[in-house]
Amino acid sequence: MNLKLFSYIIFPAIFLVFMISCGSNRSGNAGDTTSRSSTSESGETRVPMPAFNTDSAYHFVEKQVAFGPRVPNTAEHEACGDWLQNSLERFADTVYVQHARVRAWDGTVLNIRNFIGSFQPENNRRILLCAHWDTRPWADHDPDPANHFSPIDGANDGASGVGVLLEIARLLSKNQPDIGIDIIFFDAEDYGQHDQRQGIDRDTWALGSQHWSRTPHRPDYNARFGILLDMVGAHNATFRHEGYSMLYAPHIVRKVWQIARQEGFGHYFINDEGGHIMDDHYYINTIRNIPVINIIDQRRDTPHGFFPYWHTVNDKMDAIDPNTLHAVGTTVLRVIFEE
Ligand code: AHN
Ligand code: ZN
Repeated sequence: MNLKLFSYIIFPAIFLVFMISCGSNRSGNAGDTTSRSSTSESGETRVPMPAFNTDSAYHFVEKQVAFGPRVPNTAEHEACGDWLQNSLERFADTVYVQHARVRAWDGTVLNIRNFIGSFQPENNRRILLCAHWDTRPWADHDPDPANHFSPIDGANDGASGVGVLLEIARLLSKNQPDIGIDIIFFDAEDYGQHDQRQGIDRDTWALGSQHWSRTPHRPDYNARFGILLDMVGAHNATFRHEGYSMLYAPHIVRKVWQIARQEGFGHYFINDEGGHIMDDHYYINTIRNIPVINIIDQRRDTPHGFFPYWHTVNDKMDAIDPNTLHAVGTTVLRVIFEE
């Protein structure tokens, strides 16, 4: 072959084609089919949105439940926390582990850890995604009073939100939107006052997020908005407009519910008023002033307003429906890839 022709035309042409193909898929996306590209209001094409892998999310839920109840100050809690930290370290660009000792309503001092996985930590346009990873020490809503002091598996109440977010973290390790994401797993959300105890102190819940809100992993931390996932894996889940979300972040509620509806998940994401739930998002809204919504399963047909096995020993793997994880995961992914 003519050497000049090769070095001046053919080789540069091959090189150019190679560079273009790499640039269009900057992290190689192997294994996950990209289902579509989202388009912004101005018409420019964005980074392709990966498909939420529901089997993978389900596996992340199973894995947490297999440790046993994740009650602060127990070996199971410690082991699951180590696994969560390892998992985030595999997926995220930077991982922060926030250790604290907090006092529970009954005087117990809890050794807790909040885990923060950051993607594009240098980007100052950010979205916060969070869930609690601990489980309740007492099944105080169990129909059998003999279980009222037994810890729960928390497959739905705890593991479901973390499972969905770990799957999102796994996808972000391959392909990211042009915005920074922080995934936070809060500890000690579910150590709130036992139901048999007289008088209610609202601030006994969400101890990990109260701590983070007062002392975030970066002192100047801010985000455009946040989404909390709580109990996002049950059969027949219904996500209604939660009260504090509507008070502090109504625009985010509308955005998320509209995207869910467009994706065909209108039977889960109902345009209907829910109650005000004291949860991790309350403290981020009131202490840090970041608008955070709560995607939480609220029911009209149970006495407590949550899914039927809430705070019972039956909150185990059988309570999980992969279709619910799929609806929530796909919706949240689209929200972050469209921002
Ligand atoms: C109260 O019952 C006050 N808050 C419920 C928050 C929660 C518990 N989410 C999951 N478990
Ligand atoms: Zn709970």
